Amino acid sequence: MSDAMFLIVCSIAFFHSVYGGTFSNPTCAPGRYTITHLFEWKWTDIADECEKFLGPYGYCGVQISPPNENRVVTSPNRPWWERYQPVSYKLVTRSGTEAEFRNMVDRCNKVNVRIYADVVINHMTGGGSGSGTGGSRYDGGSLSYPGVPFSSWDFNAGSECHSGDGDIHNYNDPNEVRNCRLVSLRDLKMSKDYVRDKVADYMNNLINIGVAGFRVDAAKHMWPGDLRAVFGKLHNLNTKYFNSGQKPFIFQEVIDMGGEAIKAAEYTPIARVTNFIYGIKIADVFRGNNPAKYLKNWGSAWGMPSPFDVVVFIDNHDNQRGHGGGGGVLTHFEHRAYKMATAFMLAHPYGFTRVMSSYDWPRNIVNGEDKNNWYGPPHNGDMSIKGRSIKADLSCGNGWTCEHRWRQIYNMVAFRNLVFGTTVNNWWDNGNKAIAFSRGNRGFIVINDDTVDVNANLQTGLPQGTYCDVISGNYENGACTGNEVHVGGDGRAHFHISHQSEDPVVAIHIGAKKGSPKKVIL
Ligand code: LAG
Ligand code: CA
Repeated sequence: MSDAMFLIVCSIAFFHSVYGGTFSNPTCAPGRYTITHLFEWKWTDIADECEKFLGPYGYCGVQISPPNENRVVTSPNRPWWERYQPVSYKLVTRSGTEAEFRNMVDRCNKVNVRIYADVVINHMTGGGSGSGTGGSRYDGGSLSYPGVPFSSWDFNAGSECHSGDGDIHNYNDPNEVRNCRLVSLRDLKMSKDYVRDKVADYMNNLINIGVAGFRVDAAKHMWPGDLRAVFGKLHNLNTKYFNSGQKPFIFQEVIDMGGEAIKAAEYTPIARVTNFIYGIKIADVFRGNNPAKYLKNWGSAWGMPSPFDVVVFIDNHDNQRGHGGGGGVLTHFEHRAYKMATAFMLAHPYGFTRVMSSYDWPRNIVNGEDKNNWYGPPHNGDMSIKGRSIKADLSCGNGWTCEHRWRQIYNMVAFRNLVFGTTVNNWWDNGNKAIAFSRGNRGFIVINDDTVDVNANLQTGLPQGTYCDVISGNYENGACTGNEVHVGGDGRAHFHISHQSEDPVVAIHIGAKKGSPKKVIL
């Protein structure tokens, strides 16, 4: 073997050891490392958001709600979950038309913000018949979906599913979980070439329009081999926006909390998986039940998969309202702990990070269950989705929570961009619930989740200078709008963080150092 050949073989081997599956490599524009889930947003709002906010503030991309035609549910009235009942692969939904979808993808890509589509390919609707958001008919009783078309031949039935009533009950039986119906949703027979082709055609249509990858809904309910076969049919990304030969980034929704027969590890050789244990463990820490000092070895040592095999998040659209394995996680409703947890997530190198962006709804918790957890997005009288409004402090109105626009969060997205590639150094803790660490010599964070103040002189690892604390303010026109931190020639700085502060966190980085140009990407 020639030296050059040997080098190529080595770098391919290295690439595979770093990124588990062929589709595990995020397709962000250079310097960007975090996506946000703009749950139930309109395509026109997302296009505007890419240009005005996500591009300039350093986000990599957006996970969008499912873009394909779905069942129209009117009882309850237009719940968010109707979008998880596909009727066809036409691109017409409450979020907008196909033309609006195409316009969004183009405008976002032009400002270096990627679109990741949530694809619902395990199933079609539940029972009942009617019309979808694009006018296509469906009949879940006779298994007729002429908009694709799919007919009864294309669904798993008695020969594949042995649960009796056709629904999934036993999560210890992989066959039942994958071949029976998830909450009565008509289960596609992904072992069939015809079904694989229709699903791949849908995903390829999205790729050709310019999407950068996919969140695969209910991946645990499909056989890894079937997913591999479908993904094997996918085109490379559109060269209008991406380098030639680039594969889509795929993250599979596999809820593996450790107690069931199906393991996330069955899926990581194919593409990434969503790491659900992450948010549970983090909630435990930032509610003070497990002292933050233990985060010192956060990552695979906590029994979680390789950082290169996962997408991580504090909460998602399901578990923030008690769906999808749900409950127990921190959400925007617990804003103080939520901001702390998110700051930790974005400061720490483990995993590819996703920031949830929600809308508000009136919770009505009865016996631990939220009776209003079906509420759809803010809407107008005709049930069309209401646009988000933007306030002077950049936060949202009209019922949209927009966590991705909270200063304590968007500034940590920039922090993550600026420290990428460095390791955790200069770890400090107070022996209990206050911690600090640097990312190489580029960023430093202190988090006080304790019931006493932090009053300490700490080694930041950073070059001498005055830095803006990006939690209490911004670096604007050469000045800090919040607190300043003075790092001495020895790399040390003094931190005082009251345990009663609304934001008991201080974060500094080289992109917000006074006298240097402001940066949100390296
Ligand atoms: C998911 N991941 O695997 C989504 O993240 C989750 O939000 C989806 O369920 C689920 N898979 C199926 O795509 C959501 C709601 C369900 C809802 C379902 C279909 O969490 O509650 O079920 O979407 O709309 C609803 C009713 C059920 C009924 C079913 C069929 O809640 O009672 O059986 O519709 O009619
Ligand atoms: Ca299935």
